[in-house]
Amino acid sequence: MNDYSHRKVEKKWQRIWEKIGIYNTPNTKKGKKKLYHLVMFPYPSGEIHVGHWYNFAPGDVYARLKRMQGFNVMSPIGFDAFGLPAENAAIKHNIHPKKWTYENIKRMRAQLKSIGACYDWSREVITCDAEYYKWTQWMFLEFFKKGLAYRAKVPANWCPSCKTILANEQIVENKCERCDSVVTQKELEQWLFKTTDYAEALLADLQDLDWPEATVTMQKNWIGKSEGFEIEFKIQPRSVNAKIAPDEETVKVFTTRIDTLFGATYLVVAPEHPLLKQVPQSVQKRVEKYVEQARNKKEIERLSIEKEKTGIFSGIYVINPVNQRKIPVWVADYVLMHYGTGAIMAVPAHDQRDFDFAKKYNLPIIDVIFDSRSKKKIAAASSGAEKAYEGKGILINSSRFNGLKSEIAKGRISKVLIRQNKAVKTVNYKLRDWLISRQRYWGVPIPIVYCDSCGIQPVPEKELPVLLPVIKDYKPSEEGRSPLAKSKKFVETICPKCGQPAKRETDTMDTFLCSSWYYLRYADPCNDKNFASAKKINNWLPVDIYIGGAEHSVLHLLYSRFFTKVLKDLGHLTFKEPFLKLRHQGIILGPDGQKMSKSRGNVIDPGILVEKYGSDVIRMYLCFMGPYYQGGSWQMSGIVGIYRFLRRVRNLADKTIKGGAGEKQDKKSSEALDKLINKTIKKVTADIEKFRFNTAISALMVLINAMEKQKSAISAKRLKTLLLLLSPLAPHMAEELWHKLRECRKQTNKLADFKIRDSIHSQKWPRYDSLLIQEKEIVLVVQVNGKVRDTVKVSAGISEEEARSLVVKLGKLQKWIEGKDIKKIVFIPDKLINIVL
Ligand code: ANZ
Ligand code: ZN
Repeated sequence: MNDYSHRKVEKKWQRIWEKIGIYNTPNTKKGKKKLYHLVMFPYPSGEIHVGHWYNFAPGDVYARLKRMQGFNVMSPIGFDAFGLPAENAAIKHNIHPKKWTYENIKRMRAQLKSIGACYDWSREVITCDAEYYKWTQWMFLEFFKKGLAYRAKVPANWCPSCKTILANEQIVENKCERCDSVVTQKELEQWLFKTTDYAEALLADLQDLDWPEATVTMQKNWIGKSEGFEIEFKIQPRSVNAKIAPDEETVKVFTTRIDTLFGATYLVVAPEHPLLKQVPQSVQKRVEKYVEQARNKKEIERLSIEKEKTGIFSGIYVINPVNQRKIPVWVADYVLMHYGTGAIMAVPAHDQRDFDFAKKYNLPIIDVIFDSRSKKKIAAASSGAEKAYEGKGILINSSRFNGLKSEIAKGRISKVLIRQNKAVKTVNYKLRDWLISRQRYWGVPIPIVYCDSCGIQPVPEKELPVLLPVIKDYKPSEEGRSPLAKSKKFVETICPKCGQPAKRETDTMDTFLCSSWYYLRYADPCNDKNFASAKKINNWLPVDIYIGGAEHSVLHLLYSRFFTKVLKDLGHLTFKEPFLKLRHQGIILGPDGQKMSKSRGNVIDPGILVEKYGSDVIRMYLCFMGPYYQGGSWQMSGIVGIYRFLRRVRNLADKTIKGGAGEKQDKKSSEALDKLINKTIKKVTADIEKFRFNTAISALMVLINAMEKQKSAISAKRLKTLLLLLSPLAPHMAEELWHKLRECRKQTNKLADFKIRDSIHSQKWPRYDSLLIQEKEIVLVVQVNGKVRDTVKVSAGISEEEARSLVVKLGKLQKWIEGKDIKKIVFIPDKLINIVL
């Protein structure tokens, strides 16, 4: 079909599909099981790039297979439209963020449509629409009423150039992700969500999910459950007269290695630790100076292993509860106040950070764990080693616990201390509460009012949404306050409780909030009474399969899981996990094998390629380029290869369409072709289900080769099967050929009357005949030098090569052929193989 114009054909079908609403998803379809297929919705940067295509196109292949298999598939799309980039770009180009965002959305919508995916556009969700963020605000208030949203003064990462607070993930090597300025610290009253209340549930429920193992591990590490003990060290009183409250008589440390207690040669407290109120006068000035310095450091810097540890002696001593030894207390910023108890027992022989610190400040190092696997008689530190031994082993220098294994010693030592009320078992999590305040314009206003007499007041539900005002000066203010603070009209309001003048909260929400519940809204996107009706939610959710980049492994997924759990506990949902199955696409590199970036000039523009080769080609190329989870580097030759392949399919179809159904074939080759077709159905189905798109396409290529070898045109029936198999991958071309075939056989109406049921995408997915593809088995006689030595069962039609490599491994044959040269093989297909030595 030389007159095939992908430009015309693809546009035509996209238009018709839209007109007949073939991809609109009714909430229920009689007799059909629902399948919620979700791709991570894009940020409206203005351009759909190759990475988006790689998420969306193969995902769409899967969704289309499921539709044809009889599922009621919902595949929605929308835009994650609030956030910093809009604002920065808007500032740079001097255009309002709102205008910028909606213009981008308009462009991207068209680009998205060119993919030819089965999206139900009637469910489109845009997070910066007031109808949407009204519910984001509503959810904030739900969290607030439950005590899960609270205000606190928190040291925040501050970018002096962007003049905004940064989340940890916006910092790369101590610098602002966007502008590269060095990040500093600033204390601000901000809003937080109590994610820590859900630490255990977020961890425990991971086990029910069909998610990539690496992602589950990342979530686990982020939550960071750590089991250990809090141990009390008595403070050595300095003078009998000093008045000290009972709770100030001891310092608690958190340790996961109570087995190393005899090796604790000093304690370290965080610079923010309350113990420092007890610092003796003689060192007070010096300690204060150190604490001040530490305060200006960022957490990442404080924790960095490479950075040299600093610290100072506090002048305080404590008593080790297990052996009554007096040890000094130091202050050092490598201990963080918000983790554990903000104090540690330092065991330099067995903790590298403590080791480095002890070396630097000449503190004693005592070995208490002997590496039982090491050949050395003496443990690391005392032999002058450069490193701490952090592993487990046998206890030494630990009085009556000597000779015990670490794990057993943990039990024994803790038992003694617990009995004396000097230790308790504790669990700590690395997970922190979620800082949701942003001092930025382009986000959801936090629906809170401050009243001088009534304090913090939630905006009443009926007054939602608190609209984000269109202001002229949306650039961040110097003091780190939100740009909204500059809008008098916005700020000044009345207290919902007492009616007196009050002020609105001016911070906006982290955009991760917007994307934490959008998958719920798709179930019922136009609902103005509720974020979605319970019925529709139960109809569609949870999401059956979620596809997106692995870069969202931690935060977006964790926050969405948190939202789902909270909403469930508040009685709004009935399930506790939002995404049952998760798959990540790999990364596509530029043609040079390097990460695609504008500066390298190796960025591929899918829009241009769609023009030149067609959407079907790009879709299939993406599916074919490598294993989906791996990705690969972009090869123009591969595109051309797919382009030619589809042309061959068209030529093949053309013969059938033009020549009618006249198939002349001998019975044997006809049977062989049927067998191959059935095998291909089986393979393509299984491969797409498992996201092995590349091998599904390989199987189709094999089939096309065989079909081309036929003497005459293939039958319409066979062509139909081929087109059906191809239709998820190349939906436009398959539709066109399907229609042509029906037209020539007078099975269809005029295009103007095209109905949903006429479409190839409304047909049933082909089934294979399992009997037909069963391999027949035969018994092959195995001879050596003409004498029968064995027999083997093999599948009929086995080749000489396959048979040879199989029989030379047979146990019974070894004594005849081992170490000998094979001179010749005599092979009688499906009967006999004779090895001549
Ligand atoms: C003594 C010890 C000996 C420790 C040893 C380790 C090895 P995870 O697994 O991360 O929970 N630690 C406790 N609180 C800390 C804080 N606020 N800031 C910095 N470090 C802190 O690690 C727990 C271990 O990290 C604890 O166990 C403590 O050091 C340290 F051979 O106590 B360990
Ligand atoms: Zn009031």
